[in-house]
Amino acid sequence: MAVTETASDFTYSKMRGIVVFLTAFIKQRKIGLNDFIQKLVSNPQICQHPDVCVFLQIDQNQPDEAEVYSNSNRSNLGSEQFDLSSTPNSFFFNIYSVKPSDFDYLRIIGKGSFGKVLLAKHKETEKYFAVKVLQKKMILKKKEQKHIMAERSVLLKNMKHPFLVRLHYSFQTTDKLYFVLDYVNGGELFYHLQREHVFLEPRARFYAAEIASALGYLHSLHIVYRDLKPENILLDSQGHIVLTDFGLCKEGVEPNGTTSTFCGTPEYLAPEVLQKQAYDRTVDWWCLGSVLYEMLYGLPPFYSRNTAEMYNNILHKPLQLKPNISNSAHTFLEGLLQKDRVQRLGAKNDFLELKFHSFFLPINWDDLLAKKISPPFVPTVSGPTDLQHFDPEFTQQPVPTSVASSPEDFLLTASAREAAEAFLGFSYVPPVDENYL
Ligand code: ISQ
Repeated sequence: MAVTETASDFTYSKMRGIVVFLTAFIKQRKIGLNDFIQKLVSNPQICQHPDVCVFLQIDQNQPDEAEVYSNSNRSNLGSEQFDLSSTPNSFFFNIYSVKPSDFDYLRIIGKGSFGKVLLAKHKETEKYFAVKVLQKKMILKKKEQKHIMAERSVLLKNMKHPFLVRLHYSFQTTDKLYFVLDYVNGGELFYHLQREHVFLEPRARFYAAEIASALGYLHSLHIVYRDLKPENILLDSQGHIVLTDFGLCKEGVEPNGTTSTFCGTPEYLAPEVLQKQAYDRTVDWWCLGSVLYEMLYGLPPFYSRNTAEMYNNILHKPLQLKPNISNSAHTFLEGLLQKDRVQRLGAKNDFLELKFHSFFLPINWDDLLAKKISPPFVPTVSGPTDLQHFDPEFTQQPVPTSVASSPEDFLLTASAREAAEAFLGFSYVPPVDENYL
């Protein structure tokens, strides 16, 4: 049936187009305005100029920053969304009260191609955080700006889950981006696996259940984790799982010395990701299957020292499971490591299908979520500054002084200025009731 466009339809669709355009335009302007204000107020001299005070509606007789900081009437708006006309003055101070020099940077605890993860102590509250510091220039060089902004927006989706790392703040200087994250020091899950070669089934089940519950939660927010990697699965000091890193990756080096297109270890890549085909949330269930397989057998499924052969195995080799695991573990792995994502366990009802599989029969999911199940293993740590589970390759390196400061604007080259300006809207301070510092 042919459909003819009436005059009113035409006007309506045109109007919709204009509304969509204007909404996007206003959003962009808000982000720009936010960053402009950030720049203004981060410079104390400019901030005291009467015109600037009028613009920001700042009363020069305001209490100092420390007093405002503990003001319980603070606005609970995020830095991205505020209405100048209704925002209390203290709001502006709050945003800018988080800056690199608020922290003591104690040790490097991880490194990636764009920057570092540092153990840092907030000077005022003496709380410990993992601060991820990324170089803007490096990100732009690798054209990863979209991924980093995506990581930020993933972390910002008000995620609250016991087994996911939380973002407390993100802020920026002219040359760097900072993510202030939960700090955990029980070590990477695979650091412990390497020491013990394999885990018994109940222990593997406990970790798989905590990871599955975190992935199921992300899916409920329409987020696909996509590249679950061994180095992103940490243990906290009690022995619970913490999934980290929604973007930072270690450089993967191929046997021929070139840097891999994929970040970090490529073993867990689902066939559809390897083939650059369309993928959906079922890729996370493939990765979970790979993690569980490695916990039970000591090596990833389809493993070969030759990367090309391993890729070929992932795509074409049938899964072979040695018989030293239970029947339920067998069928669970077969379901998760199904090459065809449409046939994969979780393809229809996502996490629910895994939750009710016989492999997880011993798991009480309410208790798991409430952290009422005692972890099967408690890492030995003497306190927050015990770094024994981090790689000495990182922790023994000196902390660069540049993480606590930034070059002055007037010293920036044109390319550095471009890098500085490419991350408008990055900074984030949570609503007041979620403010942890
Ligand atoms: C939290 N604690 C320790 C290490 C980390 C690495 C990356 C992200 C968060 C972290």
